[in-house]
Amino acid sequence: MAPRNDFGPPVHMEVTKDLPSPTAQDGKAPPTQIVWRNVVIMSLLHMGAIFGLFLLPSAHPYTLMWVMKCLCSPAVICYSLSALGVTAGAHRLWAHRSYKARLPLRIFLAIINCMSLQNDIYDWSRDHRVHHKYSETPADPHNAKRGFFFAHIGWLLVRKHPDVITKGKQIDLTDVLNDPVVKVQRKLYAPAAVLMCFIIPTLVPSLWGESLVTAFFISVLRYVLALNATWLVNSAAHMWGNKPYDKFINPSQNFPVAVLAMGEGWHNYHHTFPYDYATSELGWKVNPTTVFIDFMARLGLAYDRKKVSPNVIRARVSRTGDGTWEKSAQSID
Ligand code: ST9
Ligand code: ZN
Ligand code: ZN
Repeated sequence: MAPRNDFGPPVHMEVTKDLPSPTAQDGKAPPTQIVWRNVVIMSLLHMGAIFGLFLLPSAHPYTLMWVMKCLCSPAVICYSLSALGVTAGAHRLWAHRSYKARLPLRIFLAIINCMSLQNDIYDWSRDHRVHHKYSETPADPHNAKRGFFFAHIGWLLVRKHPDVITKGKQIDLTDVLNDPVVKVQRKLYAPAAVLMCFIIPTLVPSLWGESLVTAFFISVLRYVLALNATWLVNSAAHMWGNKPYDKFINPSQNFPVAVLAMGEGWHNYHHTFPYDYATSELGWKVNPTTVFIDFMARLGLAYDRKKVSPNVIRARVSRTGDGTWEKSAQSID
């Protein structure tokens, strides 16, 4: 079935239609409270990733194919799977309800989502809905107005601004929590995430004789690279790039981020039309997540893919675009 563009009011409409809250209390921010435990964990992870980088030349080629996304390799296993768990799963399915998925696909997405270790689907979707509704205000968990570092990683190293929690509690998430797959994933999250993110990626390479130390640190490297690719959507894609659809918002079309984040860098389009399952109007161009969802639709596992009609896009481009629409569409060809 072809993607629909006649969608009725989507579940997340309440989340996406509003402009930033006028009640957000700018200027009254409490002092930033650093969470030292997170600073230590993130520092150790990044140091482990650098160590993993040094181990790359001595690693078995199969280990590289298993763990990393090698552009020249047909095997894109751990990086791509974990990324799809976030992009096709937590983001486009659960947070935005931009398409529907049958039970086997939802189970698969919940399992590979554990591999990304980015908080469980419920917490991830809640923060993301708050991000869209209150973008670039104190209630935005990774408010890019607080600078690149805060939007990228800093927000995970400090206590949340009280507005994030108060506004977040007003967001309807019953649709997410009513999904039994989300409930089970939330219950089992800690052990499942450690198993999927570190234990399995470390043990599998021993099948071809890889040392556990090398496999472990290359897994850490994979995790840290995927985290940074994700965070770039919040930092770089909220700062740099053109705005063919809406010049009045900060999210921008960012090609390098789209490459690293499986098609999630088309952020000006995404914030303008958050209910579009493809997060861009460029089809499969630099958007492996859309390719995956379309493939799942072919198998009958995904359906009701919501798509914005070209007429609506054109109207929006001429009303609020920055004038780069034609040029930016051509530059991707
Ligand atoms: C990670 C997530 O990296 C990355 C998400 C990025 C999103 C990107 C989106 C872009 C689009 C998609 C792109 C995908 C690209 C993928 C490409 C892949 C290659 N509303 O949290 P607490 C409540 S995670 C309502 O402790 P603190 C909460 O329920 C990395 N309520 O706040 C709780 O209530 P109760 C690994 C909320 O103390 C209470 O508040 N994970 C909300 O301020 C306290 O909650 C980590 O590093 C809300 N929004 O601590 C973990 N939020 O008491 C990091 C919270 O009743 N997290 N509440 O239960 C933490 O350690 C802490 O959350 C903290 C804040 C220190 C950051
Ligand atoms: Zn954003
Ligand atoms: Zn989104």
